Amino acid sequence: MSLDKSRRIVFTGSAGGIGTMTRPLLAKLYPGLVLSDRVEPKDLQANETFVKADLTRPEEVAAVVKGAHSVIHLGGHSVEGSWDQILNANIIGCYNLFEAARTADVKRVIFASSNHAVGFYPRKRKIGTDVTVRPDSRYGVSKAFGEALGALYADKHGMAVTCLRIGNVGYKPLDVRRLSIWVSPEDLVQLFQIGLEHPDIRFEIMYGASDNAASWWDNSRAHKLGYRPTGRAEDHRAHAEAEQKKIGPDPVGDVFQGGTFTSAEFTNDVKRAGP
Ligand code: 15L
Repeated sequence: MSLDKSRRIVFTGSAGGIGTMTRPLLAKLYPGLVLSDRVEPKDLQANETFVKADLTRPEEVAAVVKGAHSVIHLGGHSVEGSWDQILNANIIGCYNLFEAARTADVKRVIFASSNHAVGFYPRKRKIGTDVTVRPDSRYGVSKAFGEALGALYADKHGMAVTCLRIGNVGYKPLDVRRLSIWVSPEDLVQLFQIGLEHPDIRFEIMYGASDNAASWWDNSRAHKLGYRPTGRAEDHRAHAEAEQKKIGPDPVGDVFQGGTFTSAEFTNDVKRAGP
């Protein structure tokens, strides 16, 4: 049965970078969209509904999720942080979200995972979504946790969960690494739509990437579910290469998919890192 688009769809983290780029596109598709975050988006429109919620407060999460059909969960800490920050926003916050969703009988959750859940795979290896996670940071570990939590709620409670290992969302790839992992806001919204509407979803992991010739990822499952990306990183290669020239070499980060997330705090021998 297809989704009644006026049903309540809660969008956590909607005031953040990805939220800001995708909100207007989602609003056109889903009139029942309810934006949520710790702070109100600066450019909130008169026709948009916003409910403030802090993910670390279960009662606030329960209040925003109540009556929702689906949740797009982008909320949390979006880069590497201290253990305290990651624990609160991405581990406890993610648990609070899934538990509130279960209690409210939410049917579908889209979880914003990240390429950093598998950041220690080398760039020279193409990976699918069935590989063992190799997080490159505490942040990456929290994304692997979110994927595992999603699998638990799918298997144990029948929630339809889609985890998107998002690359880098933007209007163009920012550097040479991003030529492999870039995703346009339009293509990401297409993946949200699949997660919200495809009848076969039980538990899925897909890569949040556009049609990138230099991709390190096999995203065939997304394609099977109807994903037809329109963004092509190669169209922006000159820009990405020019930007790359401004960045110095990174002997660790240049080897692995996760880039600077792998080299930060790195104390290993590069030959011993990754699978
Ligand atoms: C991410 O997961 C981050 O949220 C984003 O800020 C970028 O750093 C991106 O990964 C990336 O790998 O470029």
